Amino acid sequence: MYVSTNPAKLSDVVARFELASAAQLIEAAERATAAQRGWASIPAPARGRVLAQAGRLFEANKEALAALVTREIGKVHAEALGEVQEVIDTCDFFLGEGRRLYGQTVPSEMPDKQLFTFRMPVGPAFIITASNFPAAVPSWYLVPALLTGNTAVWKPAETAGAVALAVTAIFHAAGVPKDVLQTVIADGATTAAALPTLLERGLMKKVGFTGSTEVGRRIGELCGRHLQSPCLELGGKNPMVVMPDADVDLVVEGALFAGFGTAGQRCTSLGTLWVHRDVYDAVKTRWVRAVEDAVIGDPTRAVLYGPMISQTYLDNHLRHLAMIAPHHTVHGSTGTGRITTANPRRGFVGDPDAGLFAHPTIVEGVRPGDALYDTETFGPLVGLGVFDTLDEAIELANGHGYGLSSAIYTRDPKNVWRFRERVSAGMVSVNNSTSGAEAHLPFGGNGKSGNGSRQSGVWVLDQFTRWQSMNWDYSGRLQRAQMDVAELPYDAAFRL
Ligand code: UN1
Repeated sequence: MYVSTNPAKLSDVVARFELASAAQLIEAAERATAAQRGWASIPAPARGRVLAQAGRLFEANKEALAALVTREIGKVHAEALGEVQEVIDTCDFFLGEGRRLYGQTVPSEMPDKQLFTFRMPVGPAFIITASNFPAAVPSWYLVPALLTGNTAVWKPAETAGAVALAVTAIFHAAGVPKDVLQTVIADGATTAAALPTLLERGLMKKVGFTGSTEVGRRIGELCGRHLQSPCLELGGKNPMVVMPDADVDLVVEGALFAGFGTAGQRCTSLGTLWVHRDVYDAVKTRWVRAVEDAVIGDPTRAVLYGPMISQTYLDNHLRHLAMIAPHHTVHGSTGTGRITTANPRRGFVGDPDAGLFAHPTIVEGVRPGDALYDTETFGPLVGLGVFDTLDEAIELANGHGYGLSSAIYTRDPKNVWRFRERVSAGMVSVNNSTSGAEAHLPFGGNGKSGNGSRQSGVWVLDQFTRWQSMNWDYSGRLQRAQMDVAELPYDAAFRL
């Protein structure tokens, strides 16, 4: 029996549920396989209508679902509402795709012959998601997967199991058949034990995974052996580069939200703030003050961030704090690590001992070679470093090998274009936070951040469909491509 507790108030039990066994995961995959053909044969516009209905139900249940997100994983109320909105936006986008899902007609090189392309569903999809975006990120997979005619088995993080069950109930109420979307809550070890069988037996034909680079690598290896290319959405060490001409107010606001919003528990959270030497002192002083003054605590109140998602996330944060080296200087709070009455945070809202709260920590003096330079910290710990030229800043921004999100603050278009062209990240913000991507632009990373797959918008269609090409010859004879092709005469020696 798994007990899901409120990380802001550990005595509050949100839900209890049995975790599934590997055999149960495999049974769910068998049911998904059996349902695959029937779901794919429903016309795409009709599947689009189901997602339209889902969007409406998410809208009608926005407050209730957001409240559950806050209660189960501690996301602050405003962000939890935003999270549900992201699900609605995704449904809105894909309901219309049901009436498009275009293929092409292509001219043939021969007469009386036509060429066509069709998008085919890849087959049952196995979706494995993390707890930090327990509704929005799953919807990025599930909505397009279902729309394009795939059945899905969803393995959410057990830490966010109650949210996963609520999200699933909404999809089912909207008309998604039970075997078409099955949610199976299992732990990581059980999932890892089931995955080889799911792939070997061809039960799951597409794996979508959002989580750590380390687990993503293992999933990628396994899928590769079965000639599958998974959709991998992995870690980030997202840089924010501040040029001397930047608007400092905007930088401070952006770095506060990017670094410490969601307690730094987004894959798009700010990793290191890199500041040009000319404005370094000004930016540092103001950002440190803003972080010191930020209100932290009860996520149902007006705070910058609430608790860590679970004890595991807090433990990881404490491990990352141990990476602070003697040449670093720490700023941002009245302590580091867990906030308690014995290790208090100035201005804390609520009872710190009741939950898993952590002090915000700025680590000044981060440089290549430091563990903190290339470790994704996934908590309220943000690096601060200095640079002298844009070229150096770009090297610092790329040098750790992650490539998810990035940002530059400047007023000079030359800096913007140079940065955009040379930063290795899949996403670039200009005068804006590294986090908070909109739900209809390609989302994804390069290098250690993923295998190049992209979610969201029309781009994700390539994850859940495969192109089938068809040629139809109605000439009544065998016309051989490249050979039986008419060529019109031309005068090769012609000159003016
Ligand atoms: C994640 O943390 O896995 O861009 C996704 C953002 C959100 C999604 C984050 N829209 O910050």
